[in-house]
Amino acid sequence: MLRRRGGTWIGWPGVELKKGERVSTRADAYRIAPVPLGETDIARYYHGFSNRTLWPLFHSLPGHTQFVRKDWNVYADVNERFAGVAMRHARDAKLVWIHDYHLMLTPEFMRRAHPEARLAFFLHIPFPPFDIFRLCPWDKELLRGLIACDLIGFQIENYAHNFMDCAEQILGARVDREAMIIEDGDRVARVGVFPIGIEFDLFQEQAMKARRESQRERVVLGVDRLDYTKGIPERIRAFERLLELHPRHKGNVVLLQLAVPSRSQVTEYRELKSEIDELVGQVNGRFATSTWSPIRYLYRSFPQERLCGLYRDADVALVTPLRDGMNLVAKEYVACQVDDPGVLVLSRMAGAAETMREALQVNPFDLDGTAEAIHRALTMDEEERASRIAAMRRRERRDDVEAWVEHFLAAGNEEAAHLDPISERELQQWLRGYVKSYPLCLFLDYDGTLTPLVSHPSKAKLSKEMREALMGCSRRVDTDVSIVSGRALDDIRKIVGEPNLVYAGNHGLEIEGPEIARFRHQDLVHYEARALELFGALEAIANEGAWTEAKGPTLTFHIREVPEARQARYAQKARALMTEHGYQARDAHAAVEARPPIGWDKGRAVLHILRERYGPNWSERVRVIYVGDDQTDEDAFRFLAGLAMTFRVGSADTPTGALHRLPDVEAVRRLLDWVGMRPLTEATPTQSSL
Ligand code: GDG
Repeated sequence: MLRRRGGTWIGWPGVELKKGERVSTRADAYRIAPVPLGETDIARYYHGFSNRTLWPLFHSLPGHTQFVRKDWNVYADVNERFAGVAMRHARDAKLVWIHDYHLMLTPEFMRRAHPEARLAFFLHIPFPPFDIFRLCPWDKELLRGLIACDLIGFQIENYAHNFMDCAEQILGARVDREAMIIEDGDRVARVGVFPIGIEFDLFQEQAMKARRESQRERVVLGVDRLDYTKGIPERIRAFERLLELHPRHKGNVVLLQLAVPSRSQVTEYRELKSEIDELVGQVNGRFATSTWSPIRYLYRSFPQERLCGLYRDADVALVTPLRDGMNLVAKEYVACQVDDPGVLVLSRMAGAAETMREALQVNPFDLDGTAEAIHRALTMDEEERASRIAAMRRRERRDDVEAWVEHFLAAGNEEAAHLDPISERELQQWLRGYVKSYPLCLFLDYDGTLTPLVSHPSKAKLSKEMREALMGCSRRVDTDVSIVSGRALDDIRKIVGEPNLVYAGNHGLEIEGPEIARFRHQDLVHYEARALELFGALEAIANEGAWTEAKGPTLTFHIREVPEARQARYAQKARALMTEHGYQARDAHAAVEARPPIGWDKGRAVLHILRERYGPNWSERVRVIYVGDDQTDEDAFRFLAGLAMTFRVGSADTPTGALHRLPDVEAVRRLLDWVGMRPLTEATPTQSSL
């Protein structure tokens, strides 16, 4: 593809480089950017997380899967390095096409550093169903890694749907299955189905040229990397069963099994090799005569031209993986049927089965069924063989690998996808089951949640529509509204300006509202003098538009106006000063917050309000919704896990503990409208005990 179109190939050279050794990066029409890997990387990233965790899990074989945190850490680290090299070499690329399960986090690293990049991903292996995928302790991270792309491609529809199910159920993302679009906060990704093809003409040509080898018996051919997903032992047993059920094939048919050595550093692969050796010995021992052995087993690789000759001359191809993303061997066999047409026996667990319907499809776990299919293939008349092969050849010639590339790149270059704003029906689906007919208690952050983020806090005013939506909720007798903000209590009360709400200022250190005793955390007295000192110290470093907001016991150091390249330095200095003065530093949107380290945060504040207002059995009386956009809201999400419906608004650059994400302030308004307009509940929050 790159030879024809130009571009940059970014990849691990496939070998460990010795000190001072370099990879040749010269290629005719394209550039090469190597990502070198060390010994630990190869062990933990490649043989470890890629091939001991993702490979078996994604092939729905959890029994073979290991979850090792150190492997995961190295996987993330190597993915970040790939992103770094990609950004250095392909900063101006029109499209970066990322391949396969080894690089599922790379898009996320690239997106964070390069929000405008156009990223597309293709997964060559299956994507497993929700119930299997969620076994992975890093399920969220892997999904988020991919959703950083503009386009995520799969081999067949089934895998694409599995992926959308997981995004919806594990991340709480919005999914439009018809349009095949996923929205997770402010990220929107298109999902597509792109069944991979082969270089059809090349295989056909090689089959025509390949030398003929004399073969006395009829041949049933298997060609695989030696891998437990390929079902080689099951295939040998099915062949044995054929000889039991149909003895007429004894002496006349052989199973020629080629197994290419693969991943032999992984124990499972070594064990599989011994298992196959033993099995071949058993079956041959049982049936062989002085002139015939039923199984010819070759553990090595062959030049492609020779392979094409073997494909051409095989009467039957036995492609029976237990699970396979696509399987190219099935397609290559078909391309090589240039004279007497053979028969393809194909596992229904291979992606290829979705399109190659004319093959004899089998369940590889069903030995009798597979044996009968081989028998049928060996006894099929020429007319039927020719019809089946012709139909598959037509399709594979048309949908060859070049067509696949075209199709994928065209989709990758399409305009960015978007979903319609969240509808009442979707909100209903998310909330109805939870809210039922309970009274509701709403907790809302202010900046970035009820108003868009602006250059200066004083400019963050509620829009008319948002105020109406808010009042539509707070006017209801069955709904209480609390505003939970990092602003000082007086400031937040004044800027919202509605008397009947509960206000929690300073991340909940100060609380006030109807039917609730005014609260001020008892330890704050110790921080009054210190806050003044810290204020002085922060002001002393506040240049280039940086400034300090004094909020009584807490402070915020704002850096939104500082030139972007220097923001990190300012943040770092501010964090150091805060720590020095005995404060806890927390990153916020273009700001660093200084908070007294007294174990109090928005999560505890919310719990305090709930207990104060509704008593210790509050969860029997009200349902709780919390909406926030900030890192400090994560404390509330963590506290409320399992106790409330939580929403994180805005950028998906950081992970969240919230159940769902909302893209922007407008989506929050729609949510408030839904709450405001839902049917009235009979009880008020304080009376009810449902
Ligand atoms: C992954 C997915 C998906 C085999 N023996 C020899 C040899 N081969 C070649 C075959 C074929 C390739 O290896 C195997 O491809 P598969 O598709 O069967 O399987 P994976 O390697 O697991 O590939 C798979 C694929 O990605 C593409 O998206 O179809 O589902 O698992 O091309 O011809 N080639 C030579 N000598 C051999 O002895 N030259």
